[in-house]
Amino acid sequence: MYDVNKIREDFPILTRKVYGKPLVYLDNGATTQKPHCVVDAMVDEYYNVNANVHRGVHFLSQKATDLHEASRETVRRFLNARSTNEILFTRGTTESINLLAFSFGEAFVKEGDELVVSEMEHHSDIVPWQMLCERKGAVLRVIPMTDEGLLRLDAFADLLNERTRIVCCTHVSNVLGTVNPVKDIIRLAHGHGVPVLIDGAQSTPHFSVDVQDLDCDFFAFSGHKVYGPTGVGVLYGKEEWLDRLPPYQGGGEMIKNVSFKKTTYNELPYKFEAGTPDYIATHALAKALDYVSSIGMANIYEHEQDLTRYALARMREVEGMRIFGPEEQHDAVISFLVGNIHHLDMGTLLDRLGIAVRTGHHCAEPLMHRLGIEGTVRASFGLYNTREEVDILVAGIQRVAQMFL
Ligand code: 7TS
Repeated sequence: MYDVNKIREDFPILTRKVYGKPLVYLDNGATTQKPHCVVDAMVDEYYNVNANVHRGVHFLSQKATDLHEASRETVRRFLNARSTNEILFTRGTTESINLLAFSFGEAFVKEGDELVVSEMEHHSDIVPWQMLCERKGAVLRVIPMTDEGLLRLDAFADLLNERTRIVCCTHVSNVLGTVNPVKDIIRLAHGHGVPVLIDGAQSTPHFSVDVQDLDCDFFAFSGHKVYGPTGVGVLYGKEEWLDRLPPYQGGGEMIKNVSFKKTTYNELPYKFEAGTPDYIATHALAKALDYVSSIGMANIYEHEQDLTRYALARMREVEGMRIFGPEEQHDAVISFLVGNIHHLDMGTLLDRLGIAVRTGHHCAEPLMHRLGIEGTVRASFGLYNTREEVDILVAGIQRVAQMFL
């Protein structure tokens, strides 16, 4: 049985108060809170193991290297990748996508080529591709969505042609909660020989991902959104693609031999990991992935779906409530507006009640343009949220709404 109260005991921050009120943390889409085991792993490694990885013959360096490489294996298992050569450590989703946009762009994109993103992407899956387009004279194409917030696969199929080089799409929208049909998108793109990057920043915390089953070519996620530390993330890439891409950054670790005449590059995955990695964070990320896996991603999904369904129903009781995103295929993210109340006013007043939500454009300005709004209020759930917290949120929204009557 899913014992949410027991799970909450693993997260010390959840017992704190803000403005004298119990914290109701509903900003998990931005970042998640950390369980004991993650923070303990960091403290323990700094106190007892700390040494630079991959370069020492001494005991501590070998220990730290073992932990770092074991973490790569944990990530491989979490994503069900074929090999640890396919798991690159980065600083997060943003760096993963910048790495890919640079390296892929250098190898495969030239003037007049086309890149495809969706209308509901986070800025970090738009801007690196726009920068690539500027560098190379390529063209960015956009998969449109319906008013409900579902990607239009018919329009997507029409976008694909012999100039298309890559398709980049978020697994779950950080604003609408839409779970995109990425398997269909990948199948259609592969029909044209086009590789696909999936932005998994908002899917990895909520349900299990199998990159082999998806058959995506690249997959990015951030540690801090899946109960791990900040400063670490992952880019998965199929080995046959990564082998053909040039390095992103130069420096230590990514080389085989350096001379002033010619430098040769290291093997996968090190070719893409210049400099000292955040080995404390990779180890703690592995602890976070072990933690969610021990609860079970399927159980987390079921719990959060229950919460989302409950929240959607309860929030609709509020007069003037407008909820964005589809009815079905809706993950644990709810964006809303009430009447004419500005999102910032709603967020600020909810905060005074101890309720942490996010407001604004959520780094998805093109999506805001499509919806014809400036921003929304967003409640996003994690594995430790409860129905009682949803009730507190709804009561809070009602209280704010009354102030504006
Ligand atoms: N992609 C998606 C879909 C995201 O939601 C985010 C962060 C990113 C990429 C970037 O991740 P980072 O860890 O590299 O910053 N999204 C949000 C959010 O919705 N609120 O704060 C950050």
